[in-house]
Amino acid sequence: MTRKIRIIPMQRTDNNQTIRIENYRPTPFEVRGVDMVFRLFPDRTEVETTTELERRAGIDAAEPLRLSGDEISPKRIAVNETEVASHTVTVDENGLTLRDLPANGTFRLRIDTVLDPAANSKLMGLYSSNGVWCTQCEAEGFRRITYFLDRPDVLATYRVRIEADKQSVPVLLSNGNLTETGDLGEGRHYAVWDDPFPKPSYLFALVGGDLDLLQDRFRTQSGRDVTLGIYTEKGRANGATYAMDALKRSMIWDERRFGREYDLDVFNIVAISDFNMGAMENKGLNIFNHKYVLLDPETATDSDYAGVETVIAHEYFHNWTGNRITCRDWFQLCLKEGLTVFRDQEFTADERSAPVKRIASVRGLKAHQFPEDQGPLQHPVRPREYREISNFYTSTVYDKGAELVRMIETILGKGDFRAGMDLYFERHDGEAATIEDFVRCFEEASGRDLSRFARWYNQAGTPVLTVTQDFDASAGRLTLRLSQVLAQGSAGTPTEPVHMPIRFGLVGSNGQDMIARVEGGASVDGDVIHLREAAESVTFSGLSERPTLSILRDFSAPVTLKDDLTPADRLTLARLDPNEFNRWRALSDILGEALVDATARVRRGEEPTLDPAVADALVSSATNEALDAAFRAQMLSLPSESDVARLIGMDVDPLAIHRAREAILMQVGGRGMRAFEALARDLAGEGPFSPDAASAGRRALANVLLDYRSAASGDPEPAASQYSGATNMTDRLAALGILTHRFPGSPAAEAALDDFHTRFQANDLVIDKWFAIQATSPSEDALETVRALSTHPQFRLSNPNRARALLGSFAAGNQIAFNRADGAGYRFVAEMIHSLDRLNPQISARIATAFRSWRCFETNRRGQAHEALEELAAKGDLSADLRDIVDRSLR
Ligand code: B3K
Ligand code: ZN
Repeated sequence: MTRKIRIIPMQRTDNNQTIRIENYRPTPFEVRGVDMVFRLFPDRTEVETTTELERRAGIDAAEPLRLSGDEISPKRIAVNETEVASHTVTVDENGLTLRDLPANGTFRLRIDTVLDPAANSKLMGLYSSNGVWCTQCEAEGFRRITYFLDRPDVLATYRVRIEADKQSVPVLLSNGNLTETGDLGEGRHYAVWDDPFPKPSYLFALVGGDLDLLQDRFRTQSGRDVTLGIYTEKGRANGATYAMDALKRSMIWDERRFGREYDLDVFNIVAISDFNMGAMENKGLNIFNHKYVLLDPETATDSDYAGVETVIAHEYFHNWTGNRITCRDWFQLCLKEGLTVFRDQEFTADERSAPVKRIASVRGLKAHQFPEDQGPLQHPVRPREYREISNFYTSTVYDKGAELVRMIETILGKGDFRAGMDLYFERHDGEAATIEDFVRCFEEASGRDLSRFARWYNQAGTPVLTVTQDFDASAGRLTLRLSQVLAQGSAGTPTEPVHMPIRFGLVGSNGQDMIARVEGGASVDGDVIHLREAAESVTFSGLSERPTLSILRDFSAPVTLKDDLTPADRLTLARLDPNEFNRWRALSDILGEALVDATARVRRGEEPTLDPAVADALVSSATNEALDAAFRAQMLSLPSESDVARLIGMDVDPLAIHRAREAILMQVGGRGMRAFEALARDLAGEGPFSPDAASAGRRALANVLLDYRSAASGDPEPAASQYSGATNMTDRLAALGILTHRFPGSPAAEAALDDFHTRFQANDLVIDKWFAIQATSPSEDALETVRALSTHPQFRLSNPNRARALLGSFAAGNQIAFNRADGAGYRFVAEMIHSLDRLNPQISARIATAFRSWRCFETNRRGQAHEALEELAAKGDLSADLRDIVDRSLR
């Protein structure tokens, strides 16, 4: 018999409260084990959760148990099999409080809930996607399934029994190992999963559905056999073969590089079409957005292949960095995310090309993290406070977090870094750790003091590193003066000097690093200068000629660099720096400056021009056979329009940037036309498609060349013929991009867009590309197209991939139409975000971050964006997620 439980309607409490790191306290109760039963029915899911709990020593017997709950209500609550008295329970909007619990010893708390997964449009907790039951619990989704101590420092073992209809739900999965299956009669069956590794609730997962399976095996280095499974929607399992290959390569790599072995009998991945992010590392049961699993050459680009490889590796690597060792609280999120991004970047560097991967990572960091760190959404890698944790899965936490791990490696050297990682795994396995725990392992393993380095975790903003040189030719002596400044930003965190590892080389005229003596000043370890103070200098002697300074090699610290290199120095480095990353950066810096200058000319009504020596440097990098094609493609890819906007910094006019960039593409294309055409012919090798890095590099180079050629000739024909003759998605999509972006509305562009839709209309992942390519067209009319597409029969606001393809691409990727001078782009996005917010607040909040750079634009656009944001802020019904982003964007 269910007794009446008091439900107290209350104002939202914790939802809109600021959570602060200094208020962290361990829970008064410990959880020992969790036993769950899920009964899946078409119209509801019944959940019974039994938790074994114990009051911690020293906790007062009067202290109640507070459990989190979100959009659920309890059907039954029992302690040690006895229903609780109603006066001992209080239920409110954010959870429940239980009083009069046993003072000593363990007790069993049973709570029953009933869920409606089909109605769960937030895609957090248990929901259904295309008829498949699946879960997403990070960060706070488990509380949407049952009342629980839903926080990462509460670790428990889980036993999960799932019951469902045998025919329509043949696949029943959860974390850990499968220990029992059986028949229940009446067409129903069950499965029991046991996860022996204590884990926090955010790593809980359950899947039920009718799915196809791709299966394989893996033997670990110590000889354990693991069954690998990738489950997909019916008929799509063939598309998972590359993902399976990437998984096995990841497993081998983690054994070799970090000595980390897999620990369960099975490792399952389920690919789902409705998913809020890329993927989720649930213990033994990763759940993926199917965009990061399904591939074939006809429908996936090379960057899709690379994306699958990265995400598969990333989630797998979390098994140690995140799952075996988790985070004490969500402030420590970078402990698992930054570290795991670092690990996946290293994996890609080893599997593909290290310099090309480093260039791509730094491009990504500058495109996403720098604007975040330099605007109103700024926060340190380890935030000190948050209102909605979902909004802190940011580029700062992930990508800058990875840079901090990389800096530890640069400071310590590879040997001591590995020793520190080994110590971390050994000491904290099975624990919920902090950044302090992590850093301490490296200090102990190396004997170095990292206290000044650790400031990086707590200080928001991008430091500016200034380097100037003084060369005394007669003494053969070079003095470098280095200084660091961190401006106070919106986060208001400290701005103290940090320990910055600066990798460098002194390049001689023969293209080799010169050997010099360190005379004194800042400490230098091999090729790394350790800058610890606000300003330091270092002197090198024994130099027979003036070297060309190659500083901040491999982007050894995430800073804005100001140096005193001349354009001639940069051209020298672009030609012969032995450090490939800096060779790229030298050219990229020249191009950045040229684009800023060309934009200023456009605004003054002048002709934008490029120094012919720079154009020649680009042409000769394209044709330099000594460099691999992927690297050449990077050398040739101009900074993006938003890169240029960031370099300009304020009073930005996106239309002027676009015109300047097109003019420069045209000039380089014109100068290199013959060489580019000849090279394009050489690159167009026939043969079966292969997604390997070398082949992908050749396609990337050929497609950059096509962009230059079409800019220079003004002729859509080469792109149109590449489009129609394409045998893979990389070439087809590159051609379609050029047609629709450079020749919008032309018969060639319209024909290609129609053909693309007809060909691929049944493939949702390709249709996302069709939406995205139109949403990013650099013309003001793109807004009308996007508005029309938002009523297209294939547009679904409730599907995150589709919403991101149209609205996310438009807001974050269309500098011109989103930032239209009349403000119509801002207003349209604000309206759409408001509608989306009712369905899925995580996605609406994420898309809203596109407003973060609004203060950089010229007065009129700035005013329009401000108005749109204020209007959104004035709505009374925003979710906590969206409210948080809008409020912070306005601060
Ligand atoms: N850990 C998840 C992200 C969860 C996001 C929750 N809003 C995927 C990843 O980083 O691997
Ligand atoms: Zn991650």
